[in-house]
Amino acid sequence: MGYRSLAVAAAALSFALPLAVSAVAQTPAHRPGGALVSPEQAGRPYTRTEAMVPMRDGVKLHLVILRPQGSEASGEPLPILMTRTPYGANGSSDGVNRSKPELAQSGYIFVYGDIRGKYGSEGQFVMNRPIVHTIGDRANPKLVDESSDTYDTVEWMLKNLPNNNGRVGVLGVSYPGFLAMMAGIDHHPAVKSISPQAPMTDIWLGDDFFHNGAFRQTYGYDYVLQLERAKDDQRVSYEGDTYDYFLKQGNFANAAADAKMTELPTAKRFLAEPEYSPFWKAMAVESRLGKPEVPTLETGGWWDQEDMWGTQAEYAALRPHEDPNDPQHKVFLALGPWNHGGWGSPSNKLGAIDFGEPTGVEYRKTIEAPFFELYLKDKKGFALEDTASFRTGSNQWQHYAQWPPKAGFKPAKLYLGENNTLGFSAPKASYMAKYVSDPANPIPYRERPIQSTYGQNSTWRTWLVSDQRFVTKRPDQASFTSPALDRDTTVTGDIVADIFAATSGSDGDWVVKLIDVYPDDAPGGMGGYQLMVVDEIFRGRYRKSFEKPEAIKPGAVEEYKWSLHGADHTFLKGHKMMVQVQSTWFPLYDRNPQTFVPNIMSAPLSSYKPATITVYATPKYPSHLDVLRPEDEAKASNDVDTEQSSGQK
Ligand code: PG9
Repeated sequence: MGYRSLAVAAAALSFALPLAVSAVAQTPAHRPGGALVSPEQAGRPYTRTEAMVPMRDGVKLHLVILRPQGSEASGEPLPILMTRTPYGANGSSDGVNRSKPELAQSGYIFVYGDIRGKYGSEGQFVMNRPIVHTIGDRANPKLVDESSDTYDTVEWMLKNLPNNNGRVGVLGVSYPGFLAMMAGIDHHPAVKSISPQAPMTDIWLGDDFFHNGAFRQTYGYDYVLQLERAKDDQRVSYEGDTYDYFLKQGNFANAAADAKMTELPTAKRFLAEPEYSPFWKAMAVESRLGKPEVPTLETGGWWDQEDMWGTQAEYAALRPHEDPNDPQHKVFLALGPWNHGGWGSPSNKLGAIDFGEPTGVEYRKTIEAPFFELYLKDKKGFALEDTASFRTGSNQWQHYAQWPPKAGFKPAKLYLGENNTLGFSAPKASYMAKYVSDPANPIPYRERPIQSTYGQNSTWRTWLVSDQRFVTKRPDQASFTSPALDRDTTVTGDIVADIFAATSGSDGDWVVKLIDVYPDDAPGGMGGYQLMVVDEIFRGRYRKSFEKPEAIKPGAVEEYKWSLHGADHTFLKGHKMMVQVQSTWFPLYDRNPQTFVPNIMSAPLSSYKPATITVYATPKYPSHLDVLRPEDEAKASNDVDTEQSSGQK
């Protein structure tokens, strides 16, 4: 049984436009003169027009323009708020009153643009098109990238959209988040603020396609088929369990051949360059960032299943270069209890987890809308000093002068301990936990059946908050658990795994998760729930260099250190903290054969072998997580540098 593809509903909305500036669509929704947009949308009425806008190399890009009804006649000067997208400007522009009610009510000229090669735009699509021009030098008309396309679009809009106030804001989520960041690199002087939200920033290190070298097989497969087969989206759907499908294929080369995708540009690179090659590095954005060129609001979720890395990486790259006294060159950060783009949801919940308030609505009202209102309309009300973080567990917003926070926090180590215990004291005895990892029976990353990424009834969007008990009961992992906490215990900041381990194989993957174990009598049906707070994978062959993979010496103890991403979480009194280590996370991540081969994508099936894994918790090899703790909590607790309390399995 193979995959089949579906054209998404948005694709049905696409149509070819005449190649003329200010062309208007022919469908009832796009009548000449600017038809009223979707009458079902309550709120301020907007009218809609379209345009084909010439770039410096002659390629024309398609725009959808929404403006408050009557604003042209009244002469009301309005800022422009733009989103550029590979997903279809027509579909994306549907619903400004629903998705941005405060901004829509206030009044903006909303613009949605198809990027090169997608939907209504001419030219060639290039996945996460690298920056090619030299910053500050726009002389060469042949050098085009998303930054130059944004620049040319802004230039055109200032001249062609009546009543604009000369200021442009750019925002977007995910791929459009990456495009929002591009608007802030060698920016047009009229770009006055940007908000990259869950931006893809480095798709090899930590965003969509690889994490620390481990290949995100199902995501790479589905997304490349979706974007690179046609001008419009071709969503992938599979009726069976993708776990079975990818296990049967053996390796990604076989799966790619089965899907006839081996000649698609990004799939070709997956197959030929699985290491951190110049191709992947050229796409990475953070190395291009220095001083924030314009006020920048980075937004991201604690449980982003796609682009967890981007928000935190862009903030970290920009923040050291800002001038704290210059609000025109400032980066802000908002982190909340969201999945990918989850701040657009009106819900109190993500999966089974209830945060007690609609955090996305609060973010939009108190942070996002005031941010644009300040920088595009000079309206007061934006009060963020630097970072807003929704602390999960205790469910409260925190404001910090920087991320990770400094004042009031101190570094601490959460140690794996004897008899699978966990605590803030270094191990005094030697303890090793062992398990056998078998590529023939890999651990599913979410409960089976596992639907294709965006297939029907897919649980993809909430898998990072799913209950981990189905993993904890397996023998091919090691879990280290604290006693039930006698007080609330908060961990904050960038959580880093520092694990000492050995394998009987010559390659291997390491997955570390920090888990909040709810007490059996937790209310709301949450008794015993195991919630991942942070988690991440590391592919062992890259422990010395991401560019040059190296075999692991069987049996040798090696140190593996990598970020599990930011968290701001309180383990409530009565809960337990758990650290779980495992070596497979399938089929999201392709299987590591556990025998070193030059290229895992085409690993011979005979190279996939069980391996015995040893995780060390000894004074010499003290595996631990690096965290920050609030100073007052750390002081009040007696859990540091004391004997481990009684072991819990
Ligand atoms: N996560 C998607 C993506 C962004 C960039 C590259 C590849 C995938 C997205 O949601 O747009």
